Amino acid sequence: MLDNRSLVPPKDFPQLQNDTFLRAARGEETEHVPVWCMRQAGRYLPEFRESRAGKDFFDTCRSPEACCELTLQPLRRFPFDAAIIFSDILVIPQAMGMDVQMVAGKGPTFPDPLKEPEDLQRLQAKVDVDKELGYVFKAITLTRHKIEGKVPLIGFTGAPWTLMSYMIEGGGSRTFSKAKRWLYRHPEASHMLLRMLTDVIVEYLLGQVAAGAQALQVFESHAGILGPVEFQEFSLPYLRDIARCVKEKLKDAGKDIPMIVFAKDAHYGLEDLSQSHYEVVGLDWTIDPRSARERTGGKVSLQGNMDPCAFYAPKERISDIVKKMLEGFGTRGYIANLGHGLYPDMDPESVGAFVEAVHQHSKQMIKQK
Ligand code: 1CP
Repeated sequence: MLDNRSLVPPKDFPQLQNDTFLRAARGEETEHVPVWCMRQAGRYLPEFRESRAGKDFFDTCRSPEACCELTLQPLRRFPFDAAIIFSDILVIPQAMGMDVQMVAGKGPTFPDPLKEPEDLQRLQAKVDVDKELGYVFKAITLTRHKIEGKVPLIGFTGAPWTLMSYMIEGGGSRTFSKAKRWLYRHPEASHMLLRMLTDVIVEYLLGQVAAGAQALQVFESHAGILGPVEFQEFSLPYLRDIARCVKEKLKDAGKDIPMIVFAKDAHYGLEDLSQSHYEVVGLDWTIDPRSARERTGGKVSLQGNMDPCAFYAPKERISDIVKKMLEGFGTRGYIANLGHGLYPDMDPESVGAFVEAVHQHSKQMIKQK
């Protein structure tokens, strides 16, 4: 357990110069709409591919210096308004004792996934996050120094259902039918696993804040594989618990850290997600901005949601798409982003065009208000 003392971050971090992202997350007025991209540190950047070449993915995750460098790379090219720490959601199953390897051409792979409820006994239920995930905290602290206060640093985690689905499936999948089988056949064991994950996630996020994270994003990337009924039972309660517990502890320590929930393809959950203690709801590209605003009733800020494939369009078209997106969301309580991560074959110049279009159009719209 972290005590309140360890929630006070080191005080000698450089002063934050651009807090646009944090203000937008809280629904405050800004001079422009802030923008960042999911997977902004990634293989679409030649310098990323060069840094990662020949190195094991999780070895890279365990090197604070490498994570810091990869986090900073996109900031050297583009005037993003936030950075996200380079790491992966699958460091949590590793911390709980599971073997996870990154297999070239296949993605993350668990050689020995959970098969039946008895397998839960193999997991470390109580994780000493400082011991098992201290390398992430070190990466965050180092990056907070090296970023020189240019923009805020976002910490993140996978949500319980998304992590559970990898732990049972053993990797990526089109149907996630092995993981969903548990929900229907072993609901009690499923809840036990989701609860275990929730407890570790809360401690992990608090550790990230103690290390210097200035905002937190929870990735429920596999929400869309659930139907509305299963989402209500196996995802939403845990998402809520995470925000509630983290906020309670941070409040005791006098800290106010905006939290973002990104539940991909969870259309049916939008109203509930906007009342789940998160300041920001992230949206995938299949939701219309105006209807998202209506359905969330001004209760939260919104983040998203350009189709990443719009980066394949010519630059002028990207600018038009951005303009329409800004008109749909409005400029207040809005953080521009993609509806999911960048793909490795995308042209960095398109990313530059996207960031520039968000800044330019939004400045104009705000001036004309
Ligand atoms: O060698 C490589 O570069 C492999 C590609 C890669 C990268 C760049 C993986 C493997 N992870 C990452 C970094 C990463 N992962 C970040 C870093 C910061 C940034 O965004 O710039 C983040 C936030 C993640 C989170 C993550 N990992 C998610 C949630 C977001 C999402 O995409 O929905 C998920 C689902 C993962 C699992 C994962 N890790 C890597 C891959 C290829 C996958 C997806 C596997 C699959 O489901 O098929």
